[in-house]
Amino acid sequence: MRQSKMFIPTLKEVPADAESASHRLLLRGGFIRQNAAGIYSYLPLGYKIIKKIEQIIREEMDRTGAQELLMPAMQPAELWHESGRWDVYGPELMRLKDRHGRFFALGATGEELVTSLVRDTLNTYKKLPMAVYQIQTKYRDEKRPRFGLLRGREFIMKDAYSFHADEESLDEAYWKIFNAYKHVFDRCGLKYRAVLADSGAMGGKDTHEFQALAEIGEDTIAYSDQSDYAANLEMAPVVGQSVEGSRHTAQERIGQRGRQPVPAGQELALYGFKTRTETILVLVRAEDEVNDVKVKNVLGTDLLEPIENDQLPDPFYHDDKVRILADQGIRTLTGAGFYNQADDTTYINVDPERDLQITHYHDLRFVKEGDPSPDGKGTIRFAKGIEVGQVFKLGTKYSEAMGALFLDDQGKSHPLIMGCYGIGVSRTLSAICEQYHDENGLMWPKALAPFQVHLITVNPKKQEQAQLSEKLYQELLSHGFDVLWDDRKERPGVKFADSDLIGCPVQLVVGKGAGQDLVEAGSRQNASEGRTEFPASELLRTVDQLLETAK
Ligand code: 9G3
Repeated sequence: MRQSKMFIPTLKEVPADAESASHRLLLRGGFIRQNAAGIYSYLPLGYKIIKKIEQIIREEMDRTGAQELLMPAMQPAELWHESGRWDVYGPELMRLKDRHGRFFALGATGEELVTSLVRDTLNTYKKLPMAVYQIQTKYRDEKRPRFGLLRGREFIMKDAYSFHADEESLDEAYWKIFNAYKHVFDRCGLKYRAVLADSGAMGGKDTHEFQALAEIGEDTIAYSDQSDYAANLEMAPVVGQSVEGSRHTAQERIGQRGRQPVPAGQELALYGFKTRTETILVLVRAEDEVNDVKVKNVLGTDLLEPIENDQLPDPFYHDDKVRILADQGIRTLTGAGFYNQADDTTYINVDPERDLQITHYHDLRFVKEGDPSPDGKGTIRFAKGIEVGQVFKLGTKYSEAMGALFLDDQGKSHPLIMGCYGIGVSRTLSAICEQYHDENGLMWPKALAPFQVHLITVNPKKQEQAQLSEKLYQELLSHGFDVLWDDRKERPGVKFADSDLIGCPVQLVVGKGAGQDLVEAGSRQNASEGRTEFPASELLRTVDQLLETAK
């Protein structure tokens, strides 16, 4: 492609709110343009990469036997009423009315729609298992869209849904698609970890997230430094705490007005939460932090509102509308100290079992770096991640709610067992940028690069340079290479800067050596090594070699 003919509006500067490298570089390189907060156009270069990622996803999903289809973004509100989610989601679920005043949800995800699509025909075990997928634009009215495509309000997602007669069949599909995701991300050149995650409001049990490793990532991954154990921090279990049996503090609990010093490692901390029906107090060691996702899972609730410190009820005053949960970390604490907000008194020799009627312990705190890995191998380290994929065992949450039933081989009726699986296509593009850039621009993995070769003519006005460039361009095209030829009448500095921004793996420069049929070649990923000169007759071998060594 001749760059003089392409729509690649590179930028020198970017808006100050472009905080992440991927956001800045995708804007500067002319890959995307913002149209509104969290809403972007994919310009020709950017869309070429989106299509490459989608193609890799299609190949790997087709290999699992899943069938591609395309469902509407305008989803009848009735479906979301049937699933009960119309009222569960707030303003994040975008809604619209048609000319007849009928309500629609703008598709944030496809569980309701796909369940309504299959329930009339997928009604016998003979037709199971079955899986479908789509690659479609999704809409979620994020409160704070940020980091460009990483958290947009309109984004491209591959979402897949599988239907099964029993758990074994679901389990088989889950791991088949799990492995397909590994192939997708490996082929994209993404550095990632598959982490155990919390299924939260989605219901079901097993779920894994695919987390692309990046400092800008909003998720924290707890992983073992000696095994492939990895879990989302929200659900990473704490092990090696609950020493069997507990100890009793003989001394009586005594209190002293005001906030008094408590010996380090001896102090209790109290957190308070409200569910729809109760007040929950959580006791942890003062040096630990309550993990509200673990509290939600123990309580079996998805709604947990923190209570302000100064509103905490007095834990020593027994009130049957207040439930106290204790983290296993306090089990081995003797003679604990505790500052009680409610009566502005510091107590010592507190025995939670005696003084707070604690009868059993849960794992309620966040795991910490240095804690033993739950698989018994090595210790936990943290890393930041961008969630680019997720696989869920959904179970029957939607099929029950929406009457998607099948007859088994005994003629008995059951709700379909479902799995759902997502990849953030636009998010993957951004995650790749976060992992493959330097201060001058992007450095696309060769499988995704918008072009394999960036051919730069330093001065097109020079006859020998123009002729040699044309010759190389035609030779590369005729051998099937994808080439971006910078034939523009721009200053050399602008061309080199734009080439570094755009980030194709191989850079070829036709300049002052053209008269001697000499060309310069360089690898964008090893830009520090600079370019080397070679005779034009060695073009194909040189390009092949540079592509071979590129990631
Ligand atoms: C909504 C809104 C936001 C949402 C959802 C629904 C996340 C919602 C979870 C999923 C689960 C899986 C299929 C592909 C893989 C992920 N945010 N989720 O359901 F209405 Cl506004 O999307 N869906």
